[in-house]
Amino acid sequence: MTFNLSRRKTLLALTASAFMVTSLPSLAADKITLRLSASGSATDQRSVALAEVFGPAVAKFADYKPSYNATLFAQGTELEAIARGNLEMTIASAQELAQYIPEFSIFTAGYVHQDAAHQVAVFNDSLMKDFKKKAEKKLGVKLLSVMYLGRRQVNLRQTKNELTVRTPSDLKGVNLRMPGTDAWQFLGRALGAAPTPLAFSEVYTALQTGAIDGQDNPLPTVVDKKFYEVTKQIVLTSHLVDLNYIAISKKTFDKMSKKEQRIVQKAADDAAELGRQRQLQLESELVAFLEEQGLQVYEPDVAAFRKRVQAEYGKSDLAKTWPKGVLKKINALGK
Ligand code: KDO
Repeated sequence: MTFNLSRRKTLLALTASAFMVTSLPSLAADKITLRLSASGSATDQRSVALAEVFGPAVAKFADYKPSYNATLFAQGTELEAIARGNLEMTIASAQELAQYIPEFSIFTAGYVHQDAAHQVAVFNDSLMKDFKKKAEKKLGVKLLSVMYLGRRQVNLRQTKNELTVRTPSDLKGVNLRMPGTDAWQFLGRALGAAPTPLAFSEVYTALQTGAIDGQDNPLPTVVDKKFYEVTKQIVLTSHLVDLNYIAISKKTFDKMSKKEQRIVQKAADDAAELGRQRQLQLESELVAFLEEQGLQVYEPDVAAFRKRVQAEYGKSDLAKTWPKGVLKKINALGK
């Protein structure tokens, strides 16, 4: 049988493309897909560090596919998505974990973690073993590393003339947005405010329209999300040295070879370290930036806040779920 040239070309092209169609996906299929769902932005330092460090480090055997601004899964639903096998990775908060494993609320309590180094010491200490095991057993979620979000500060729409915050009683009746889980709402009440649950993605508009009086987040987040455009003051309560865990589906992790697992672990630790250093750097610079934007930034009576917050936690139901002796161990790892 003879073909004319153009027919032969077409056939060759078809065979070539058929080969590509069958061969390329199988190559790609050999790679593990690691979709990460985050509620933070792509410019958040945790996102940046993961994209710069984690993705490239695992690229030989895994496709790291992050999605930001809660576009893949809504804030607070990511752990369940991993548990159901619908997602591979997230940046989880202790508050979200506490919904399923109540004792995680110890890491959500105000004035417990002292700084970024303390968070790392706690995460790597043997006291975390049971917490990590429970997350694996109950949710199929492996906590790889701890990321530093920063010291949460109270950020309000009112000027200092309209509302000066010195002690928790000054926050009475203040409609303070907190993320939407019980542990977060408890923290808002412990600060003396009237907390309102709201998803992170809705905070800017709610501040702009006055649906809320304020929100709390670390300074790098206030800047990254441009909350300073719609607020007037920041009260440096530093009420929570906040963290997130780099979390991965245990099922996905278990499918990897031991070598790949080691690479994933190191990549997570390295990304967390880079993110931490950058976030700390930003925190040290941003008071000046925010003042330039016209915000009033000042310290309240932090001792009064600490006293009230610790007292509220001390007598709370949350504290009843904390394993015996763990708070003491956490404190001993601090300064
Ligand atoms: C927020 O919703 O205020 C919060 O800061 C809570 C954190 O635990 C974390 O989820 C964070 O949002 C997101 O990562 C976005 O920065």
